[in-house]
Amino acid sequence: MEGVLAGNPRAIGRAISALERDGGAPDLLAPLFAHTGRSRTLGITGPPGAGKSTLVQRLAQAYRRGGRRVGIIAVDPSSPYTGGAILGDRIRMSEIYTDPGVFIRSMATRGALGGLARATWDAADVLDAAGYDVVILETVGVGQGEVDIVKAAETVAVVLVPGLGDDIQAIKAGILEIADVFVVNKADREGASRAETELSMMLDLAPPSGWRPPIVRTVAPSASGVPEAVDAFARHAEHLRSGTEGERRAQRRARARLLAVLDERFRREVEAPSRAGGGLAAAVARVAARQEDPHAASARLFEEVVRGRERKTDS
Ligand SMILES: Nc1nc2c(ncn2[C@@H]2O[C@H](COP(=O)(O)OP(=O)(O)OP(=O)(O)O)[C@@H](O)[C@H]2O)c(=O)[nH]1
Ligand SMILES: [Mg+2]
Repeated sequence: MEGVLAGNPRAIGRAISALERDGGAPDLLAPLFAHTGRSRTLGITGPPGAGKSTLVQRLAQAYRRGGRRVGIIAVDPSSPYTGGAILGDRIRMSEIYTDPGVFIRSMATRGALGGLARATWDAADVLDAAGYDVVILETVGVGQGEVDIVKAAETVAVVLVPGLGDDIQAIKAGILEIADVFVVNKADREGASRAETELSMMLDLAPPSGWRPPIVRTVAPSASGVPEAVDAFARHAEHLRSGTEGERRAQRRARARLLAVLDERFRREVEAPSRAGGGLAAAVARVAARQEDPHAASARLFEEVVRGRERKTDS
């Protein structure tokens, strides 16, 4: 824990590996939690290949020039156990990879997606406690789980590319609704201004609120538009501070995190093979054989877990 607080990259890496395991590392996180709440979290999502990682690299460089330390967590659901995509990200981000003021980590999916969200937010806490001023989370916006992960960030940037009509996938996954800032990346390609117009028209239809997501055009490889993006994020942070929205988000984030931890905890309890009734495996067998319906089986498992707990506290 001292290593993490001192910002030692090896200690941070070890801590994140520990909490990536099923069930996490509650004892490790507990003493760090008092040191969190200082960093700013930025969620970056969008369709596959939109240029998120390139943009993250440029954003990191921009924050570094401002003297800020940057933690990057890339959630990589497509390569669960291999290092392929992780390595790809590392090569692409090579410029910032040697900078001690930048910490980059890929999270691999292990087990349930709920566990991944829990692990990602825990990792963000570790980086926060380690003194990183800006923590950037990158996920591909293709599934609800991935979207939920970035949704917990203070500011969410949705990265799109010209040819919005092709991004139906993104729209379906509900990522447009979570944007605090829109980034139209690959603005060097044809159709960037049309994409911006389409987005703007879509925003005109949305119910008015205190914040209209700005649209920023970028060309990530050359960092064109990146200062404008940084500026838009800063304005959003200011917006969060100025009213009740920041507090509302903090509550939403806390709720999502608590529920993720509870989910994981309960699942682990249920999966324990030592349960009196044989636990999950036995229930699965009964349901598969149609000896018990899934609702009744769940209710029984729930009872077993709760009673098992009570017995433990009694003795
Ligand atoms: N022309 C052009 N190419 C870009 C731009 N930004 C990124 N690219 C290229 O697009 C490809 C994908 O970039 P990434 O940054 O890996 O995209 P990503 O969204 O992180 O991709 P995934 O994480 O795999 O979903 C790379 O070949 C980049 O060089 C841009 O603004 N213009
Ligand atoms: Mg990427």
